[in-house]
Amino acid sequence: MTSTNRLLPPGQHAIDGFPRFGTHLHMPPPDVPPNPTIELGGAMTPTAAFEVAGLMRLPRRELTADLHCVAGWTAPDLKWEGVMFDAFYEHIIAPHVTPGSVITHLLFSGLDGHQSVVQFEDAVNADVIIADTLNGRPLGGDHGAPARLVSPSQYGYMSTKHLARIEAHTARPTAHPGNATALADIMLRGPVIQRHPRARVWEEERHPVLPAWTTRVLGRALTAPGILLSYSGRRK
Ligand SMILES: Nc1nc2c(c(=O)[nH]1)N[C@H]1C(S)=C(S)[C@@H](COP(=O)(O)O)O[C@H]1N2
Ligand SMILES: [Mo]
Repeated sequence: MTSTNRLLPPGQHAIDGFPRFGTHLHMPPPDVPPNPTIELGGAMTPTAAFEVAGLMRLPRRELTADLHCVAGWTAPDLKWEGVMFDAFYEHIIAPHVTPGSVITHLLFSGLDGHQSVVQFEDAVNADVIIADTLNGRPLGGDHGAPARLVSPSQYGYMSTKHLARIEAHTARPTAHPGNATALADIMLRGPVIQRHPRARVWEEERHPVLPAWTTRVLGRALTAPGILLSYSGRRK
């Protein structure tokens, strides 16, 4: 286990290293187009596109944070760099929002089809970043190239990798159900287990209805070290 001695959110255990994880582990990371853009949509006029390279021209910050997967593992001390989401919202999204709309939710979509719906106040929390580097290097395919959301106070499924589109909404939108064949999908989207809409780690908001311990137990079973190792082994 890790040498870091710290207080973790309830039900989490620290792991060494940082596995690629998510609902599409059976697929290789998505290809990144030559000049990647993030489409902007929802309550915006007109629909716009933001070049990912433009992240270099906005105010940049570094953020060191742990990443907590709802399945129970925590990858400690990840060093991200990019643009804080509140600054991105102010500079890039807000100018396009239809006048008079009160934005309550943001819908983030990845190149692989993963989606997360984040309440406005959670998205503009002071620790939420759109990252394009990890530990001093450009983000690779495993962890979200060309850029990803990182919301460390929420379970990992909110931190959409390979950002391709961000929508601003005036009511909670329905996330696309996605591809339901991976193990993680059984856990996150199966008939019994669903995602909590806020997913705050310190409140242990793992599931909208079931008590947190049930998802803990199931999450641990599905992400036992052998399973994670076999996935990362296959990826190398
Ligand atoms: N595009 C995309 N983003 C995603 C996922 C995914 O499958 N696709 N998985 C989520 C889950 S469940 C977790 S725990 C984190 C894991 O981040 P990592 O793969 O960089 O470890 O990414 C999240 N973001
Ligand atoms: Mo996760």
